[in-house]
Amino acid sequence: MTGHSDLQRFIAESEKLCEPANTVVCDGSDAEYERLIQTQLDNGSLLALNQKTHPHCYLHRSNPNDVARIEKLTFICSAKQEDAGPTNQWLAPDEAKRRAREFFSGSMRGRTMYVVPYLMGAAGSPFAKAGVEITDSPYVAASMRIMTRMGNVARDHIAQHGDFTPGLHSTADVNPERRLILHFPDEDLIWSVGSGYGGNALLGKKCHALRLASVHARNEGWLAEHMLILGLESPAGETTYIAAAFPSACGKTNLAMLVPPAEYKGWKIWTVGDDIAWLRIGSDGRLWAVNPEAGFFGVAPGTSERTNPNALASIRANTIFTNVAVTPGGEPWWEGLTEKPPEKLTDWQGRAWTPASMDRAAHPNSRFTAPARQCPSISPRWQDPQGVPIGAILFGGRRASVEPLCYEALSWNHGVFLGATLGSETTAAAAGKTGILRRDPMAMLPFCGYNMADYFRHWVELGTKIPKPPKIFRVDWFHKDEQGKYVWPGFSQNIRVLQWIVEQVQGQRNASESPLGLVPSPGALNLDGLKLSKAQLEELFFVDRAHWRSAEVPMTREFFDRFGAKMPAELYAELEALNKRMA
Ligand code: GTP
Ligand code: SPV
Ligand code: MN
Repeated sequence: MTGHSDLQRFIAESEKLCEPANTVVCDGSDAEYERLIQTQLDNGSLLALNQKTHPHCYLHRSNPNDVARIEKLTFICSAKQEDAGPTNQWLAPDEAKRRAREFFSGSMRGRTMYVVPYLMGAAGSPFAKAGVEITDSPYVAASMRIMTRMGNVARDHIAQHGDFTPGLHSTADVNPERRLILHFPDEDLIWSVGSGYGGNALLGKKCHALRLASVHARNEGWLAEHMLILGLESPAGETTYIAAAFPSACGKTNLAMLVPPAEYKGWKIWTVGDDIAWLRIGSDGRLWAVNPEAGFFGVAPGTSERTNPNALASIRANTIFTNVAVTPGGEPWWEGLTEKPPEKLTDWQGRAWTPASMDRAAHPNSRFTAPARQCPSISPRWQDPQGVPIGAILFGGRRASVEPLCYEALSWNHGVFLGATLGSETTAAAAGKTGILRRDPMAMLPFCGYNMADYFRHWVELGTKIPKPPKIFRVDWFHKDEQGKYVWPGFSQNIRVLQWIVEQVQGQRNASESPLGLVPSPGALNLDGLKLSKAQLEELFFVDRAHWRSAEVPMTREFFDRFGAKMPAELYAELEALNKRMA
């Protein structure tokens, strides 16, 4: 949609369909944020946490049937099913609207309709894109104020530049039977009904900045990716920027905020983004990345002073927690925050909890919503309108075996292959069984707005257009031994792998050939001060050739075959080459 009159029409049509009691156009001011919070405190949908220890922090408990993204109710509604591809759910646009209209119809009766203009990208950045989310949820409006540049800044942008992506959202009756998350790439439109949770409801995030943006990106020659962005500064003061794609709940926020261990004196990680990257070829021939978001919607469980002190510092104030537990003193708590749980808690559903309780106190997908500017490691360039130049792209999954700790692609197309073949065990970030191995190409399986074979082709073609491409790597922090314990210490120790990667980018040839790609030469990975046995190190880099030939290669071929004739020949060629190297 373009300009003021389209916006007025979008508001009028939404009012007619949803029949709200009144309409509020959000300006993004502090006073308005306070009002949004107060409304929820008054109706009990937000609880104030301890305002001494956690000023301006609140807890939201979502409906227990609405605690994660719901992939089976998420659809790409392109005119042709082929354009959605075999990995997306598809509905014809008319049919999708017919079904959803019924759920939207009168859904805002007695409620306020909030019109939320927002920007993805910093104001003034040539890459910023505007959206307008219409929602009946003050939780969503308040969360959008944290996660995006919301209000007048976006309205001004629309007045100046015209285009915006409309999104209509209603929590309606939060009924899974009457829930749909719909994307209309041909008219650049989002409809989401029946859920108030995260990626289902904060439409700027996964719906706009990934699913619809990925379609724009293909048409315009850039990339919209599920990637963190960080800068690694060496003791010499040189900073190398890295973008990394890991599936949901597989370590992006943690890596983006890494605090170097004591042995890494003089090293520093700068956080640019923790979930989404928009990447473009710059005039200097390198790939440049911006973080389109303004906040973090991070996984709470596992976050602690030991694992991610920067996240803890970021969520001390002005944070909305969702589905965490609360201590008797009104402080938020989740599994992993402290070594021992407190003697008494209120769990994520508001029930009394003790360590003897069978259930977890916080939901496994409980989250915090916090402003990015509060992160101690936030990069001075995080809002740079041009972004930062990317030296390396990482693809990583959660696999207990098979994948080495780290290796480098032999070429751009081999790197695309490493992204396209990413496999990972499912997590609590999406509804459904966890721990199931599935293909999650580029960590974009749930977020690519078009046929993934065309997406792979776009990646291959982009490689021919980047004069100075980043190097591509695969990593896996999640090896488990026979007892089910993680072999690699992970978290802050992941900097050891980043150091090797940066050295590779800088042209040091500290790598040896393996059938999978380039692995660190003996001694190239800095392991000083780590308690890692020789056997453990060997396990981390062991390649079971017979298993690759008999299981991984055929599994990959089967996956590629699902895309039929659209699948780029370049990726089949990489698969054949891999098979040969495994001989
Ligand atoms: P989304 O926000 O869903 O996209 O997730 P994310 O990719 O940002 O994942 P996040 O960093 O929040 O980590 C998810 C879970 O993995 C948390 O419970 C972390 O504590 C855990 N985790 C992160 N990094 C590591 C690691 O290096 N090793 C191990 N063992 N666990 C990790
Ligand atoms: C993810 O699932 O990758 C998230 C959380 O970052 S959500 O916003 O719900 O998509
Ligand atoms: Mn994510």
